Amino acid sequence: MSFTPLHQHDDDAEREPTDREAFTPGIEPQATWCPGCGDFGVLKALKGAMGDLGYTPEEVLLVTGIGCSGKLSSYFESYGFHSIHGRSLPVARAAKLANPGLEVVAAGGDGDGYGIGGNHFVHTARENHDMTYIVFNNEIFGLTKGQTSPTSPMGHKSKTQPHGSAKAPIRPLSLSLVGGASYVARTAAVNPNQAQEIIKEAIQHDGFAHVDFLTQCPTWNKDAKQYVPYIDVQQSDDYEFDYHDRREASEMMHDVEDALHEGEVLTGRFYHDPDRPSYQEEKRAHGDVPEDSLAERYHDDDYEWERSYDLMDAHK
Ligand SMILES: Cc1ncc(C[n+]2csc(CCOP(=O)(O)OP(=O)(O)O)c2C)c(N)n1
Ligand code: SF4
Repeated sequence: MSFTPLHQHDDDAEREPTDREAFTPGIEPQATWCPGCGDFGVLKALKGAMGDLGYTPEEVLLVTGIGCSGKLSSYFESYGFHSIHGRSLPVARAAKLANPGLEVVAAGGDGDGYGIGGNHFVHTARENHDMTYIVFNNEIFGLTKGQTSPTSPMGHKSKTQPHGSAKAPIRPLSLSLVGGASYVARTAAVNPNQAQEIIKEAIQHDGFAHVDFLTQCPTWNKDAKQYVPYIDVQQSDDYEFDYHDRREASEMMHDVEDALHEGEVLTGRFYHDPDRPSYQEEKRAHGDVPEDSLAERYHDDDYEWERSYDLMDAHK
């Protein structure tokens, strides 16, 4: 029986842009996010980026966690997996290993990615898995009605912290860099052109590309910093630094993360290491990752499956 995978994407091929509307599902459900929600900005930027890069829906897998942000995989036409809270990255990693030809994007909220899934975030960065990770950072738990999240600022009042949060917010950019991510950026739903360009860069990057995406939640987080004007560091003479230099990037991120709650929102690409091999490249170099996908092997009647006990025998 022959099997032709639909999804092999040749990254090196010259491609024409595809129709971004192909990423809009033809059937219900339509997006049920609140009017004015920043999540619409992520959806738009992702569709635009995929279209500009010449992808088609069957070449892409979008894995989400739980939360308002997690609904993204229902509103985006591609292979999709709406996983459990904080677990989009392990699912995405497994899928990429099983089918290296897929373009894999994982997404989730700040509670999902920096709270419950924080462990997976650090280790996926450390291992430099080849995928894009978009975190919808609205500084709040949106779907469960506005509790304090890991990115809520000190003093933020909510139902869970009625007298104001006494916890310092997490520093997602710095955490990602220290963890080992090879591409780190921040963008914002209020900056649609930059958002689309950042997502394109992240998708094109071979390795773990982390995008902290500031998304406003007008329903539960009325005083979020995302409403103040952003500054694009790549377009500002005041913020010159070498984003290929880890130390300079680290200092820049430190300032950016301090500034966020002082009323200055700095966005842009903060770190890019194009030379560090991804986990997939390292595995291939060790002969560990078959070139063909799991699906192809499954449909190949002549494929010799290696069982774990065969491997154990081999090591006796
Ligand atoms: C293990 C687990 N704990 C708690 C929940 C309840 N829960 C569902 S969504 C959510 C908050 C999501 O917040 P965030 O990740 O910031 O995403 P947002 O809704 O803001 O996009 C929580 C706590 C859950 N579904 N699973
Ligand atoms: S509750 Fe907030 S994050 Fe959720 S859809 Fe509404 S505006 Fe968006």
